[in-house]
Amino acid sequence: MRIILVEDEPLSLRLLQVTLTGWGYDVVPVTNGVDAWRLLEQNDQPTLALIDWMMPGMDGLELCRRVRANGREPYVYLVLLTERQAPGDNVLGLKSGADDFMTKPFDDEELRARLKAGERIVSLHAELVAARDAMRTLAIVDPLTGLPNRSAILHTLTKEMSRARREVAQLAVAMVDIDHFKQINDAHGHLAGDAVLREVATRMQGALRTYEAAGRFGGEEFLLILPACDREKGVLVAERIRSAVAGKTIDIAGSSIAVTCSIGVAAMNGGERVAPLDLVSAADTALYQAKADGRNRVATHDAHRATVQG
Ligand code: GH3
Ligand code: MG
Ligand code: MG
Ligand code: MG
Repeated sequence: MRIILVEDEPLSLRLLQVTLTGWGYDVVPVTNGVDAWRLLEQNDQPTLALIDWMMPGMDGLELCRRVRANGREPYVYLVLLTERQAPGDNVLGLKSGADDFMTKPFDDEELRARLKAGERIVSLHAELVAARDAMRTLAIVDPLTGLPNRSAILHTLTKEMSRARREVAQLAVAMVDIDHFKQINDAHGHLAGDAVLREVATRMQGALRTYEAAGRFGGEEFLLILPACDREKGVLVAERIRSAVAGKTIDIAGSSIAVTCSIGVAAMNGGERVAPLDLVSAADTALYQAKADGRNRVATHDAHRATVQG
């Protein structure tokens, strides 16, 4: 484990470095607070620090304060070393953000035990952060396709629509639904069906530009967000997606599966006030139209008229 050792006194620094190295630590020796702060600010910082209180320039207290104010992850466990023993010093040290302190001269074994306690805190914190990040990912990513899930893509839609309104820009959405997907499941099994969903997601993403987004809206339905597209441009993008999906068969476990999809497109005009779900619902209506007209095609819809192409 890496530990940053901050001590302005060369002999103490050397002695402590030898001791810590003997205990198996990978020691990063630093002789002043400013250099230590520069190091601790970085991303791959050590997560354990042994810091002398009394140093010229930035002292140990100030260093602790800065590390805490910075609040970055992973958590850095700070142990202050002090020769001072005035009443209230300990309180001051802890208040500045130190997790623990040792008064010089100290017992080596006690220091070792306290550093071990620090390591436990650091690894507990790392586990918590990893668990929290995993939960965050689960909350927004569809585990099967890796695309944003329904709530994440609707969140993006809400943001993009308010931006389009603000900037008086165009925005189109497309609802994509795989044709006769139930038959694919029935003929090849659910695992093959899952693989088809993954491949369709990959093909769609490959056909979209970086500022366009696709999410899994539900079962075999995907929502696309197409900024800077009016209805006509939205249809062109949807057509590109449709042919990317239908262009060649999907080969799974020895079977060549022909997959097509139907797509409904709707758009808002710049500055227009439309609720996100109303736009989705218009795209849905267009999708039903595309299905009714024979599938494997793109249709559009707005409040006043519906047109079909394909
Ligand atoms: P249509 O052309 O009218 O859209 O017909 P369809 O068969 O695609 O539509 P339907 O709504 O009847 O069936 C959708 C099927 O999608 C039913 C459901 O079992 C399947 N499905 C939904 N989610 C998943 C999934 O995650 N994996 C697999 N393998 N199948 C799924
Ligand atoms: Mg000192
Ligand atoms: Mg469906
Ligand atoms: Mg379907």
